[in-house]
Amino acid sequence: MKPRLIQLDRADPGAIRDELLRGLRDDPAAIPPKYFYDALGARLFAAITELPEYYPTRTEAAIFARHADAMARLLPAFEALVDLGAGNCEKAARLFAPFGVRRYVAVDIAVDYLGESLDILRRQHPQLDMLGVGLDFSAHLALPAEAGAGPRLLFYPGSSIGNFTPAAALAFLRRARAAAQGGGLLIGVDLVKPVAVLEAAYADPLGVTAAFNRNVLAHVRRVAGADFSLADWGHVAFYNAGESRIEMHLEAVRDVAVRWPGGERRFAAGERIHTENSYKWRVADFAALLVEAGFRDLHHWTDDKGWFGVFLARA
Ligand code: AVJ
Repeated sequence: MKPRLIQLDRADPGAIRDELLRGLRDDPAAIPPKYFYDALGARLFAAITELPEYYPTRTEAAIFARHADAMARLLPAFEALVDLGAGNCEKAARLFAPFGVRRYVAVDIAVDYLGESLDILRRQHPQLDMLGVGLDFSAHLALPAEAGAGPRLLFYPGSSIGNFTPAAALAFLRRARAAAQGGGLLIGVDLVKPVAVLEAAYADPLGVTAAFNRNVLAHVRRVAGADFSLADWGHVAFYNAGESRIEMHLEAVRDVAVRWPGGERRFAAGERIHTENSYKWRVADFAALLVEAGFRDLHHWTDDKGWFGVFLARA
């Protein structure tokens, strides 16, 4: 039997083009980070997670490997594990056994790739009840009735929450609390650490993150028809301590004109397009944010260096 798949909101091409062109006309220009993840971008991100400088993925994995059993003892009762941004479902799959998961709901923007991931998962976990949901959960978190009426454990690993400003993160957590239906949240959050460590993770000497950043322009070229030339743009990544975030930008290496159907924008050499914020939290501040969002019974685990945090909270 094939896992069930439900696509809830497939964004229409016109809306995508409008959002992108609005961002390109903005001052400063910006491209939302969700556009990093076309087919090549997803592979480049996977390569980033293998870089020695990119500590978050392996640090988080080590925290789960070490503390999954302790987490399992503290979990609120839940009927479904809901994986937000499931991708290849690999991180959640490692929790199926320790957490005794019986129903798995994998959520990602598009179900296409999710279907392949679930087909593979099905062979390894034949008795698991699974559902794939295509949903842009950054905008809203209304899961379909098929996800079940009982309490849910929402799983949001990888510090994906770092793309949200603190205000947007609070709004997201409030929606997550409602969607948990009395269950809980298990979330991975990247923490404040020495600037040199942070900056190396986003400006690796191999240039994989630079390629990942520049590739967003190829994606925008395809979906919005803007005639970006990738060689015109340089990768810029730095830690903004005042905002507690890594910022990524693309910087024009010369004066460039970008044209699209019905418009254009000129960028002077040195002008930037803001492509990503990756917020870094302090444990106490993130715990306070969870409480403000209505969560309680907080627990958290970190690695020995305190570089990454995993938080568990009751909805
Ligand atoms: C997927 C948002 C967690 O912010 O570290 C990695 C994305 N950007 N390198 C992060 C990313 C550049 C990543 N998140």
